[in-house]
Amino acid sequence: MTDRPSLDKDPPGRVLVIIPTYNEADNLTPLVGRLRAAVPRCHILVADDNSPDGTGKIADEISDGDDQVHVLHRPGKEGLGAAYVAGFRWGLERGYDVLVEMDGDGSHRPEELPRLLTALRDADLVLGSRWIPGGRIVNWPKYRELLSRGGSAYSRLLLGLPARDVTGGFRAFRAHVLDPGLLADVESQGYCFQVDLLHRTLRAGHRVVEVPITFVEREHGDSKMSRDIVIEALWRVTAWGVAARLGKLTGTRHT
Ligand SMILES: Nc1nc2c(ncn2[C@@H]2O[C@H](COP(=O)(O)OP(=O)(O)O)[C@@H](O)[C@H]2O)c(=O)[nH]1
Ligand SMILES: [Mg+2]
Repeated sequence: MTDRPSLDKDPPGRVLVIIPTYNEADNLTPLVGRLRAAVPRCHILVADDNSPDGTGKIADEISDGDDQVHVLHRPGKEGLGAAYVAGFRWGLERGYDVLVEMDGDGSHRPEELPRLLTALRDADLVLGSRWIPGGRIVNWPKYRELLSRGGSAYSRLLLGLPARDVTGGFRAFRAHVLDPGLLADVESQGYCFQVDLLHRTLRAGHRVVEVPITFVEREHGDSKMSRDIVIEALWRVTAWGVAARLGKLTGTRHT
C-alpha cells in the first residue's frame, strides 16, 4: 500500500500453492486439475490433517501421477493455522520463491491466481479480496457475509489494518515475508490466523496489495467454521487491539 518501484518485471520464480484440507474428498481432484491448467508451472502442496473421508489418500494418488503435486500428512486436525505454518515451512525448506494460500473446497478460483501472481510484481503480499470494488461472493448465506464483513471491519478498526478483506484465505506471499521468526510468533489456530499473519506482515513493513476476487461457496462437503473459531478470533483481535492501545499509552510495543 505504498508506491515504491517495481520489485521485478517478470512473474515471481518458483510457486508453491498450499491447500489445507480436512474432508475435501469430493473437491480435491477437480481443484488440482483446474489449478494445474490455470498455472501449469505451479507446484501444489496438500496439507491434510488425516481427514477421515480419505482426502489424504486421494492426494497421494494425484501426487503419484504428477511430480508437481506433493502431500504433507499431518497426524490429526489441528486447525487451519497450524496446517499453513507446516506447509510454509515445507515450502521454505525447498526454496520456493512464492507461497500461495488457497482453500481446498473450490471457493478460491484457480483461474484468478495468475492475477494475484502478476500483482506480486509490485508487492510482498497480495490479498485476494471480496470487499473491494470488483470483488464478489457467490452463494454465501447472508449470515456468513455479515460475519466476514463484520470480522474484517472490527479487525481493521482495532488493529488499524489498511486492507478491506483481512480474513480471506486466497493470498500470495513472497517467501522472504514468511521468515522463521514471524511464523514462530503466529499463535492463532483457527481462521484468526489470517488476521494474525496479515497484521504481522504489515508491522514488519512489507508491501501489501489487494486484488478483487470472486469467492464461490463450496458445492460439496461441509464448512469447518465453528463457534469456537469465531470466539478465538474475537478475543484475540480484541486483546491485540487493547494491548496496542495500552502500548501507545505506556510507550511499549506488543508482540
Ligand atoms: N489441514 C486442515 N485444513 C483445514 C482445517 N480446517 C479447515 N481446513 C481447510 O481450510 C479450508 C477452508 O475451510 P472451510 O471449511 O471451507 O471454511 P469456510 O470457507 O470459512 O467455510 C478448506 O480447504 C478446509 O478443508 C484443519 O483443521 N486442518
Ligand atoms: Mg470454504
